[in-house]
Amino acid sequence: MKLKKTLTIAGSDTSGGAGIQADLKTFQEHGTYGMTALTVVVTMDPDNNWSHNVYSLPVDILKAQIKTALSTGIDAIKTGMLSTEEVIQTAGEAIAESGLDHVVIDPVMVCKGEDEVLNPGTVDAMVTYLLPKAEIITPNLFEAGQLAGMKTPSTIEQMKTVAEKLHSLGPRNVVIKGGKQLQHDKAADLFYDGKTFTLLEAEKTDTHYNHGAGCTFAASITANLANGMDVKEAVVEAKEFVTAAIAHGWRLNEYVGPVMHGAKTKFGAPEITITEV
Ligand code: PXL
Repeated sequence: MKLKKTLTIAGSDTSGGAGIQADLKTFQEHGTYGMTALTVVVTMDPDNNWSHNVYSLPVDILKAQIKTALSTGIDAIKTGMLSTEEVIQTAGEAIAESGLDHVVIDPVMVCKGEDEVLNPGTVDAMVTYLLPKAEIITPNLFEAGQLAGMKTPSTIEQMKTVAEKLHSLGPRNVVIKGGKQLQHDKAADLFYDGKTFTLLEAEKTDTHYNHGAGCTFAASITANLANGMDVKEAVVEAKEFVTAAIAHGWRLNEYVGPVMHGAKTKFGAPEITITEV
């Protein structure tokens, strides 16, 4: 049996819920063969309230990893945490050279609970090197506002305006994750393909145990594209996958609760409502 190959260019979340760990677990659940190119290693300090430390890998090591993976004939690629402008440029150029269509850009800017943008120049670098190559980008509300150069949206109407601006920057599709900040009674994400706005809604789960949800959502889309789904189908399945993962989020320790990446496979798909808005 020949598996589709998915590559993540992202950071290692030592705690296992987000980053390449989330991506690999999600790729596995979707029946694709996952590969990795590591950008950074993130550790958490148990003696200092689980505060994050980010250790960047040298760019030549990143380039060697990407070369290794791409030489095997990758079907879809995803980017996650990219620490510097140089790293973003490296990823963008490698993606361009690969000629791949299935490119999912998750423009990770901060980890949950951390409030500093990794490095301000990275926003401009993402706009220059990554957005034009993307089949889809998957920002949260904050990242969407930063990339668009607009205020962080907090309503569906504002998300539509920001999505239009983001689409004009080159990605063929945009999905903005509503998350907890959105003023809405459902857990809602907005998908825009340049023509139609589609709202994906699920019941909200009242939980703090959602670490890794964003990575898991983008990795699901990546695997679905590799497996031949069209973009909208890929996003809808990813919404089911991550909604189940959040509903079964669990407590790792007093600081963090990761999503359960395998929850949809184990417990089935939750109900998602799909509406043109
Ligand atoms: O959830 C964002 C994220 C992405 N990638 C890595 C992370 C985190 C947050 O902890 O550690 C590697």
